[in-house]
Amino acid sequence: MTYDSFDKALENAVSKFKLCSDKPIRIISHFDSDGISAASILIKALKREDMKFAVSIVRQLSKNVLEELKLEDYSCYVFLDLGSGSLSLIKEFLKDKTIFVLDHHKIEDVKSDVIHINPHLFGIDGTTEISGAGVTYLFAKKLNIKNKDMAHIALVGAIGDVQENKGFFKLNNDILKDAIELNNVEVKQGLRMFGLQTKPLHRVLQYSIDPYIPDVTGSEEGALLFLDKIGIEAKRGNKWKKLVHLDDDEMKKLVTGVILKRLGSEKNPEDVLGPVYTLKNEEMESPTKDAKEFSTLLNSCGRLRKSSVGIGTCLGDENLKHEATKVLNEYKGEIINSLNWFYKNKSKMIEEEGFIIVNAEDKINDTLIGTLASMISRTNLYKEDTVILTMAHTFDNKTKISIRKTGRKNNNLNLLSLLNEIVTKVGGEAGGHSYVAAGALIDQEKEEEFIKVARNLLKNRMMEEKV
Ligand SMILES: [Mn+2]
Repeated sequence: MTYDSFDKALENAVSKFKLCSDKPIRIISHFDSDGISAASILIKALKREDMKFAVSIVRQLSKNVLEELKLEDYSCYVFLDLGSGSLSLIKEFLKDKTIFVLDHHKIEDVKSDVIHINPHLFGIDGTTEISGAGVTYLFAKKLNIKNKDMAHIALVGAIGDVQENKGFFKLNNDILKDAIELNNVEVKQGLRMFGLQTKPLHRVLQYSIDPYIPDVTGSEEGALLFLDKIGIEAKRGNKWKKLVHLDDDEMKKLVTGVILKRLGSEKNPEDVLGPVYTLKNEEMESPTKDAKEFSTLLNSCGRLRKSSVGIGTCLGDENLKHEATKVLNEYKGEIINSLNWFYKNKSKMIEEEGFIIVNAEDKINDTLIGTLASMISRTNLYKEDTVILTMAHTFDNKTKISIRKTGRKNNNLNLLSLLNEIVTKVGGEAGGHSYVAAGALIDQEKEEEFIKVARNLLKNRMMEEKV
C-alpha cells in the first residue's frame, strides 16, 4: 500500500511535469554527492526529452537563494534533494510558479500547494530506503523508461547520504537491481574498505576504521609490517600496490590476515566483508570505478564549488572526469589540512563528558566543517555516543555548524532536533538528517550565545541519561 501510493504520486507528478515540457525548466539541487547525482539524473532525462533547462547547485535553500530565483522568469521550478523543509518559504517567494519538490529530507509542513514527492509522506523511511537522487531517478524513470541507465548514479547518491550499510535496503535495493539488469553495476563480496581502486593498499588498511584492524588502523608502519607478515608485497616494481591488483591467492591471505588480527579484541572479527559496487563502464583504477569513491569525488566537487565538474562526470564527459580527479586531490589536501589543524588545536576545544565543540572560526573552509565533524567522529579519540559539534565562519558573516556523533549505535539520539532546539533559542536555520548528520547556519554575532546554549543543553542530556 505505502509503496503503491508513492508510485501513484510519482506518476501524477510526472504527468503534471509533462505539461511544463514546452518551457525551460529551472532546477535547483543540493551541493552534496546526493544532490549532484540527483541533478545529473534529471539533466540527462531532460536532454533526452529535448527539454531546455538551467541548473543551480546550492548549499542550502536559504532566503538569499530564493530571493534570486524570484527575479528570474521561469514558470516551472524543480527542487531536488532539498525543499521539503521549506515548502511554505518556497511558495512565498515563487508565488505563481509551478513547483516540484523531489526530496527525502524531513518534512516541515505539508499545507503548501507545491507538487511534493517525498517518501516520508507515504510512511517510507527517507533516511535509509531512498535518497534525493533515488527519488529523482524514480521520477525520471516514469518520464521515460530509458532513464533506467542512470540507476547507478542514484546509488552513488545514496552512498553519499550513508544509505549503504553492508547492502542497500528496499527502494534503494530495487534501484540496484535496475543497475545490475542494465549491466552498469557489478556487486561482489569484498573487503569493506574505502579506496580499492585508487589508494595504495597499505593506506587503505591504515585508514580502515570500520572494520577496525588492531595495530594497523592509524599506523602506516603497522600496515606495512602487517602486509609483510602475511606475505603480500606492498609494492609491485617501484609502485604501491592497490587492492584491485591483488590476485585471488593474495586476497585470501589478506582477508584471513585481517580476521586473525581482529580475533580477541573485536566483537565480530569476521565482519570484514561486504558488497563492493563496481561500475562496469568506468575505467579501472579511476575514482569513478568504485561507487563509494565516485560518491566521494562528487562530494569534493560540491564542497570546492565545482559542482558542474561533478555533473559532467556523472554524464560521462571524459574531460570533466579528468578535471574531477584533480578536484578530488585538491579536496583531500584541504581535508588533511583541516584535520591537522584540529589535532594541533585539540587542547583548546571545549571538551566535556558526552560532547566536544570545535570552533574553527576562519581557520577551516565552512564547506569542510561537516566532513571534519564526520572524520573526528570516526577517530577513536572519543567514547561511543559523543556528540561532535563543529563550527566555522562563512563568507557572509554567518557561522556554519555541523553535528555528528561517534559510534554506529542506533540509539535514538536525534541530532537534528537537538540542533534545532539550540538554534531556535539563538535564531537561525537548521536542516539535515535526524540521526546521521545535521547542520545549521547562524549569524556570526550569535556564536558565543550558541556555544553557551549548546553547552547547557548537552550537559543536561548527559545528566538525564545518568538518571
Ligand atoms: Mn540527500
